[in-house]
Amino acid sequence: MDYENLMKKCIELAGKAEGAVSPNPLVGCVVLNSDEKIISEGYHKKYGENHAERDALLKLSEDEARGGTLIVNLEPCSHFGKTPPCADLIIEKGLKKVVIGMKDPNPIVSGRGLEKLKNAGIEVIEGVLEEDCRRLNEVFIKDMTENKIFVAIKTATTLDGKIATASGSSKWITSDGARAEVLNIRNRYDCILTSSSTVIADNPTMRHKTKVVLDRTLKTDFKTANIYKEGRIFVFYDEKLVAPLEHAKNLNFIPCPIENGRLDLEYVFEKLYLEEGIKSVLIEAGGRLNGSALKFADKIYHFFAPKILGDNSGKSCYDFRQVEDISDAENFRIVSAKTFSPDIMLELVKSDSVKKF
Ligand code: AOF
Ligand code: ZN
Repeated sequence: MDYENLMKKCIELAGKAEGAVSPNPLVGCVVLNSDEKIISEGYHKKYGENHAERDALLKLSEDEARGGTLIVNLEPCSHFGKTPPCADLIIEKGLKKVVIGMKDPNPIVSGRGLEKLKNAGIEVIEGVLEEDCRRLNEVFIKDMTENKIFVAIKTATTLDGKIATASGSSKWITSDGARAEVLNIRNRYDCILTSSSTVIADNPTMRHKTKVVLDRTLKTDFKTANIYKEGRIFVFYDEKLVAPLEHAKNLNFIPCPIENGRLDLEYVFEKLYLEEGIKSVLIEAGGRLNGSALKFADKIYHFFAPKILGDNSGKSCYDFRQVEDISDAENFRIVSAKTFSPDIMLELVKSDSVKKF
């Protein structure tokens, strides 16, 4: 049986709920009957709602799945959460085989779901397309195993790594297709984060339900800048200053300690994760913020436009003290390259970003 193809289908189904299940994982499920024909599909659609397995199994009549196989990208759960354990339902429905992509990194489940299934005499096949399944839930894995926010950077540059000309003109480096993909990427993250310099230079709207602006000196215009017009917004500023008393209800001002003359990014990330329950952040800013965020970055989306600006006066996408030796360079691994003609996008990860747990 081609479980890899069926697992691909699970990943595809799971992906339909991008942006709707956080802090839960993305999970998709396919059910085969005893003749190995697909009889049902399902996925976890929304935080708090049915898990993927329940979604797929409840579409079937009482005995339809008996003797069949269930394929799912994440180990079925064993705990009573918002819904009863998926492992129990699988046993009750009489499946004889379960194929999974990866173990659940959630310590209250991890391994226990599989144990339940095996104890009930169900054959379990593990690790099908494991790398892809881990990549799909990289935010959830980091949340569960490291208790930290997942940090991604998105940047768009010319072939020579410039985000703007020397005079600062930066809009529309990439094409419409690339910009449409940025909307898909944003949807995967709990919030987007930018800097006061970007707000002032480009006045972007950055459509998203949660936005974070780093504005150390409170220099952006909180009444007129496009970014503040919609969404829930967190503005981090130097704790020694006084935030404006009157401001729109969607703005939350958070005093922040300073490190080396800049807002302390580690503090910003911890605050968002621990106090606001934000599990992932997409940074869309200029070279200075990208430069300081690089050491926290789990992932980079780098769009290249086939343009060259030349000389040394254009703005670099990572503005930080240059490393002396190539062996000290920040090192990433390319996991995919996609074309958004005429541009391309590389997706890169820190080499250890989905390490074993
Ligand atoms: C599955 N299938 O589709 C999902 C699973 O808050 P709850 O009750 O929804 O439980 C969330 C936990 O359940 C989550 O942390 C993860 O361990 C597991 N998610 N498991 O078998 C699913 N979404
Ligand atoms: Zn479950």
